[in-house]
Amino acid sequence: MSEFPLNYLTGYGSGASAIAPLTRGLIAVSLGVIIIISALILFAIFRRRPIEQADRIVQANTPLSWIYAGAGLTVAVLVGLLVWTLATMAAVNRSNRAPAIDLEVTARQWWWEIRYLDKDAFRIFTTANEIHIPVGEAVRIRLRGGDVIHSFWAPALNGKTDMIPGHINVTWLRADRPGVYRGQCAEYCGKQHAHMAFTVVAESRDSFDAWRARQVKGKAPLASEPAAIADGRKAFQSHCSVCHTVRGSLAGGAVGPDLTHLMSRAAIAAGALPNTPGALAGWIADPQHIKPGAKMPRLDMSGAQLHAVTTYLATLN
Ligand code: HEC
Ligand SMILES: [Cu+2]
Repeated sequence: MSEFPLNYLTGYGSGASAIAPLTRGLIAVSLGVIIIISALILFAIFRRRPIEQADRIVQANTPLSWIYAGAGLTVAVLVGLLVWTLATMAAVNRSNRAPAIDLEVTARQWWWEIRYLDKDAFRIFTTANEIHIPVGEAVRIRLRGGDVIHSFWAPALNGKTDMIPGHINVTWLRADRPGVYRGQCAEYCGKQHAHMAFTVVAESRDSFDAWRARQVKGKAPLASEPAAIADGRKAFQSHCSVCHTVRGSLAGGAVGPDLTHLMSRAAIAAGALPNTPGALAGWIADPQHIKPGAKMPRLDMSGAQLHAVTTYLATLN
């Protein structure tokens, strides 16, 4: 689904462009250390001499120069890596640009609530699990923890930042090329931590603006609503609206994801399933089967009600 699945060896923007070379450098140094140490151990094993001779060597007070050289080299390499790491941290934290977009992302067990902030209150909207950004522009994200500690990580774009209840951390995203970048919660947060993914869709300014203009809109009441959709809307109203919002309808719950534009998203349940009619029906019929422990209960609905609800959801585009 994503073109850049959790790729942390190559950076495609913001902090990751600085972090990726450091990651590769640390891996190279670690491999070098393993190779040198292994070679020295093998050398020592195969150069074993008879005991009496070894005794004599110790007594002969071997020069300490090998030890000085080894310790000196190690210290030099470690200091070099420290300087490199500090420089990278400074580069990651430097945000000398005004943000083109301000977001607020709240992590919840086990999905992501995404709010697009705006000076104009009518342009603020909420969505879930799929972040859209214009390519090449700096996006500032206020990170909030909704229940327990989570961590926001889109490795091809930036390093991890913790999301702590009662405290706001800030991170930045900038994608240098268009694509779908995968993100993942990087702090163990309970049973479905592994099923807590998100995507960052980096697209041209024009398609981003078009996407945003659609998302801002609520669901306009249909002029003439077919009976099947009306049934579904009513079933949704009675079974789902305590937890879910569909802007422009009576449903205003805030426990689960905003479903106003559900059909615009490629995945559901924080990346656990693709957003296809079959997967969607399966999720609504038994979310606990797909994400055991998820905060959406299995609801007691007849087959006809389930069918009506999915018919209604299909209109949320
Ligand atoms: C008790 C609260 C609650 C009720 C009632 C509830 N849901 Fe949910 N729903 C949630 C939560 C929480 C999630 C997020 C689950 C996750 O991803 O871990 C969710 C996720 C979803 C998603 C996936 C959305 C996305 O973008 O990932 C859909 C679709 C959905 N619910 C539909 C429904 C429908 C339809 C009903 C009624 C038949 C319903 N829900 C009833 C809490 C609820
Ligand atoms: Cu989490």
